[in-house]
Amino acid sequence: MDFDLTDEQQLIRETARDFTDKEIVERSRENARNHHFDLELVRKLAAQGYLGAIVPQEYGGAGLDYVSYGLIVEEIGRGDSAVRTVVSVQTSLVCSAILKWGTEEQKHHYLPKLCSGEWLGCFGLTEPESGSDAASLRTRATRTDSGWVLNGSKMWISMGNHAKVALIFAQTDPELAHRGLACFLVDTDQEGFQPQEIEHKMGLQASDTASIALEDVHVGEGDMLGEIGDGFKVAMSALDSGRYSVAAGCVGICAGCVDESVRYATEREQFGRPIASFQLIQSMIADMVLKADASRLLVWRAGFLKDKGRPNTLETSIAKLHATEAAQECANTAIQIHGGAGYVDDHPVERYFRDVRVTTLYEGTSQIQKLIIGRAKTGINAFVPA
Ligand code: COS
Repeated sequence: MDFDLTDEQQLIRETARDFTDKEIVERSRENARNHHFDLELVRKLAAQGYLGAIVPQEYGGAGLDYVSYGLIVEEIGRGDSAVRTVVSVQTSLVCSAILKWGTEEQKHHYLPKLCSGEWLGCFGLTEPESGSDAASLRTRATRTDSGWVLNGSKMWISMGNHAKVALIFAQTDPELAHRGLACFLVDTDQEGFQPQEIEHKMGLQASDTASIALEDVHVGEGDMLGEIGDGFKVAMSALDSGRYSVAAGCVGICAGCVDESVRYATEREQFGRPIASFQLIQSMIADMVLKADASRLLVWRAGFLKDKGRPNTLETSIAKLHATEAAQECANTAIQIHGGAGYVDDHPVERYFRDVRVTTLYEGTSQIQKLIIGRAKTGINAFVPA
């Protein structure tokens, strides 16, 4: 693996850095304070090509490689995890699933609208009773003369209130367990699709999160990704991309914690000198640098494997596990360096601390990532006790 970024990748990174500083950082505190899902910013993300970076140009995307996508997501994650969530969900969970599993007709129908930001998409896998055990989901798909009808409920769905198209995972035959699942492309503009905003979150205040009731939601015969029974694989392969994106965003949080802490520690004086001159402060900064670099290299390795078309589920889980845990530790340490100033939202570290907490929970908890890694190394499945 070549650690030198190409000229194009360096330019992509610098452009994403500039965009983040000029467009995202400026708005992040007010959007969080006002719990504002910023659709104007979503349009700007789309105009930059950030809603479909990995989608080939023939379907309206930017046609970039995964390493470049990771660089963009890192920068946006440094700016604001709520904005990064829009990029991750739209690009990784929705577009990548359609790209991998969709027919040519589906790809030409959905991807240009998603990449241009005309439509937002959401990913309806999790349910009130089904989280880590994704295969146990209870939403039922029943055949009709013209297609399918869906009944059930979904939980913790990012962009569920704003999406025009929803990937809804549903069970067609409970006796088949995960082999009965199917992934439906649902038009959200129908009465039975009832999203409701989830309020009082710890962080990601500027992100849209919904619970969704599905009451006799109609889906046409052809509105399915893959075949009946492919649903679980559609979900897992989309999560291979989604977990990568979360990990890259967390590298951005680590990097932001380093930048903010260095800035604060070199300006803030105590005992007659900048606190950066104290060894205990430098120790904390060195710990954060180490976590940022290690996380970034793990993300790059996963991206490199994706770009080569090689298996990468294990390496993606390793990157996700390490980067999300590292970002939590960095956010905590960065507040320690800021002292009382880090306890209010004058500095981004306060928001990093609240926003990062969800990253070891969603798209597979740290415990799920450890079990994936453990199974790959031992050959023994520890998910379900024998
Ligand atoms: N890509 C494509 N297919 C995959 C895959 C992947 N990354 N991972 C697994 N599969 C396939 C397997 O090949 C297997 O196929 P067969 O039925 O043909 O044998 C099938 O899916 C079942 O896989 P597996 O045995 O790994 O499933 P388990 O039930 O043992 O474990 C876990 C699944 C726990 C790993 C899974 O349920 C999981 O990731 N849970 C967390 C869910 C999650 O992240 N939710 C957060 C959503 S927020 S958007």
